[in-house]
Amino acid sequence: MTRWSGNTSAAERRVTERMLPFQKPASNRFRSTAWVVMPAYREAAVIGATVQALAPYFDNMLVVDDCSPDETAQAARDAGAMVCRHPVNLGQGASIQTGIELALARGAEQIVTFDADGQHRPEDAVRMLETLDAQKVDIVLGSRFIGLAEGISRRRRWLLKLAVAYTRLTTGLTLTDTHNGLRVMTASAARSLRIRHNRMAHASELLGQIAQKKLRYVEAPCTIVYTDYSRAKGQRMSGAFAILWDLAIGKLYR
Ligand SMILES: Nc1nc2c(ncn2[C@@H]2O[C@H](COP(=O)(O)OP(=O)(O)OP(=O)(O)O)[C@@H](O)[C@H]2O)c(=O)[nH]1
Ligand SMILES: [Mg+2]
Repeated sequence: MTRWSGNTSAAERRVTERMLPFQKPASNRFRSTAWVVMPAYREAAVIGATVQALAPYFDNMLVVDDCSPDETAQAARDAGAMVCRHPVNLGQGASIQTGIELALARGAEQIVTFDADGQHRPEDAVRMLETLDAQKVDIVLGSRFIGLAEGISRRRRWLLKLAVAYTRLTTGLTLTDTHNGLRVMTASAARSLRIRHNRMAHASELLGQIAQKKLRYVEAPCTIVYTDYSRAKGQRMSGAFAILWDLAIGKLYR
């Protein structure tokens, strides 16, 4: 049964109720061609479950462990993922870039970026791959605001809406969710992107490149589940200012 958060609007509930019966994908013809890239830092408690949930749908799961001090790498390997480890902590953006380059070198035809912390649903990734193919676009961006943000706090929602406004202002892209870790792209789109922001600002940077390179994109509904675990380690307000600072410095030195 779906549990709605207090902050979920009636419109969002209606969209999601329509979407729920279709959540289970019939098949996954992208099983061996798509690579799932998961940036991970200190996710030993949940990475095993995240990988196991993906395993029925994907052959190629690549965890980029960013020099976690815990057992993230071992837990991912035990669950059946390939693991690449940075010798020092470089941040989520750098880890995604590493993962994409590795996957492309191994012949990936599509790339899925997927958070390691268990907040995404593998079924959404499969449906987004279908959308990528059916709509002949370069990239499909997951949106929790046309999908479902289960258990999201008021503060997090506000912060994300601010990010949407910032992206509209700086890139002209009209999106509903700009900091969602779930994305699906073709190999050629992945090859054309270069993430240089090493920390959380990479999401804004990526959208800037989509606009600049005129890549074809669509948003697709997805579910993000906020648990006590994710709320305890998720981004803080200070993260928003760090992102703006990173982007400002990046613009100065480009
Ligand atoms: N490689 C790497 N991954 C990171 C780092 N920091 C966070 N991550 C991963 O990036 C993903 C998203 O991180 P979160 O902190 O949950 O950020 P978020 O999902 O945007 O924020 P919430 O909505 O609050 O959950 C998770 O899989 C983390 O393990 C890092 O320094 N390096
Ligand atoms: Mg998260």
